[in-house]
Amino acid sequence: MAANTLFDGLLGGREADSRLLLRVPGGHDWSCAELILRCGQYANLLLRCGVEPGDRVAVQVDKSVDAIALYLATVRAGGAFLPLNTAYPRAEVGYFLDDAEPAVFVCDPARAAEFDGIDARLLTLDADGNGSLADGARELAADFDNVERGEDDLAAILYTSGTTGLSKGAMLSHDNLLSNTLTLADYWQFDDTDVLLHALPIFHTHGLFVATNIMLRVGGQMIFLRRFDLELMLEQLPNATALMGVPTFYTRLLADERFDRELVAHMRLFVSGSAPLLAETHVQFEQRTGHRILERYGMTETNMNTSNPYDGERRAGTVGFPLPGVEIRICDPETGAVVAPGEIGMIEVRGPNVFQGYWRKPEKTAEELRADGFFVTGDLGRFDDDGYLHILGRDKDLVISGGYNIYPKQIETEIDALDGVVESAAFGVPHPDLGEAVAAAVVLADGASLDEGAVIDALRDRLARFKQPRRVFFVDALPRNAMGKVQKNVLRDTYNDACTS
Ligand code: MLC
Ligand code: AMP
Repeated sequence: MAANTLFDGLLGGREADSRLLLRVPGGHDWSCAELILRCGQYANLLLRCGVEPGDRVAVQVDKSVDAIALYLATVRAGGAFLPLNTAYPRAEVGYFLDDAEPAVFVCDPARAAEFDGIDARLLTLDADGNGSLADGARELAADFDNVERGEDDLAAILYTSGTTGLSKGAMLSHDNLLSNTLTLADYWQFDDTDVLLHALPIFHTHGLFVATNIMLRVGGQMIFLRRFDLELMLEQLPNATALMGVPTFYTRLLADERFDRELVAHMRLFVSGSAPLLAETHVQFEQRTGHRILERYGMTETNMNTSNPYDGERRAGTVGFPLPGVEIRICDPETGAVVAPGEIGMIEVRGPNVFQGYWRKPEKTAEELRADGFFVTGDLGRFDDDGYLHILGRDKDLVISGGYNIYPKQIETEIDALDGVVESAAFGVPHPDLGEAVAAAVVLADGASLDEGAVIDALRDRLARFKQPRRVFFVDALPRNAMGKVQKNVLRDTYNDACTS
């Protein structure tokens, strides 16, 4: 069989492995062999649809085991998997389809009509595995001779927003993904006795690559939940050994008194990432359960960069040490020169985990990937005397809400386009559940009569719900510094209580 770096590394030679891999509460449980069979059928279908090496397969579907089979099928068929958040309305998806020009687009059957007439071959898949993808694959052979793909070939494109407000496709190679999987599985000591409670979405790095790839690789089990549902979490935690989540998972669990020491006594590991975990959450979690959450730091472009130690001290408020094989340096954001030890600066990363560049955006790639291979993260941080990395802020205008990244520029562009609006500024404010939420300050033209509800309503079909401002404030003018730049920090301070009181 032809070599296919990522598939071989995750599931190679396991066609006869009858061990349980995915447990779906209330649904069908899947063995490893079953997953590979389904994946083979989907790979055969993708080839029939004309997918050629390097072609994009864009997917906007609910979380399901079939969606995982489709991811693996794309990789085996030589394509690049391109998952999209299910919250994106048609207008947002249109941008990704235009930019990525996928050969195939798979969406929910209930939304197929919205995509009539697109250039890609349209297939459907619902949360129960039904739709034209399954119909087309049912009669096809499950045997599949993998399309040959090497370490540097493209395996996935994940879109991540930029300061311009337009998303850029981060190109991830087979080895970007596999090398990080191997490193993390080892660093966090995962093996085939582990059972991971999987409640993250699978259209982002955290749920798809970190959580799923590790468990496929080690041959452990996943309890596969469609989403974070507190009751199901409390029901299933006793069956798991590990949990990976965004900070909101942990604050929601802690807010329920049934979440206690006894419920998680047998657990081995709790991992947090994608957004800052408050030191107080870390402390409260240890007091309640006796476990110290292991916080790590990553991004779409790089997968995981640093982690608190498995055996050593997991230090609250830090993201730990560079992972084996990953180099981190702290540089002056203006000059790019490495700063003195202990000083704050831009976090830059180099290693086999760092992506190949932005899809069809060589100038953006050149801005963020230095000639010596270091990627400029946009995060500000410093190493303490013991070598722990602290993230202290962002040099990019970014809001992280419940682990989702939101770039204010996109929201401002949409608000500015509304009749009666002169200009606007979107910014993050503290939110008790989501960490941060979006708020907006809007300057209206004389005589315009928009109110808060009207602005939010107008964004409904333009922006995913999680990007829509929770609060809109009307101001006479936006605060600006001497250079004319909008002072988001002033807005954040002024409206600090907008979502907490
Ligand atoms: C849902 N909503 C959100 C939201 N999620 N709003 C802002 N931010 C979010 N993250 C909206 C819903 O549309 C709904 O709107 C309302 O908030 C309440 O929804 P909910 O039912 O309470 O939300 P829920 O489905 O429980 O989702 C919350 C969540 C989820 C935090 C569990 O967002 C989640 O799983 N986040 C994980 C994101 C993630 O995987 N990030 C990793 C990125 S990778 P309304 O008006 O209809 O009520 C990455 C790299 C790395 O960053 O390092 O990992
Ligand atoms: P994304 O663009 O979705 O890949 O998000 C990556 C960004 O999330 C990083 O650049 C950081 O700003 C942030 N991030 C990820 N993990 C952490 C963490 N543990 N602490 C603070 N910020 C984090």
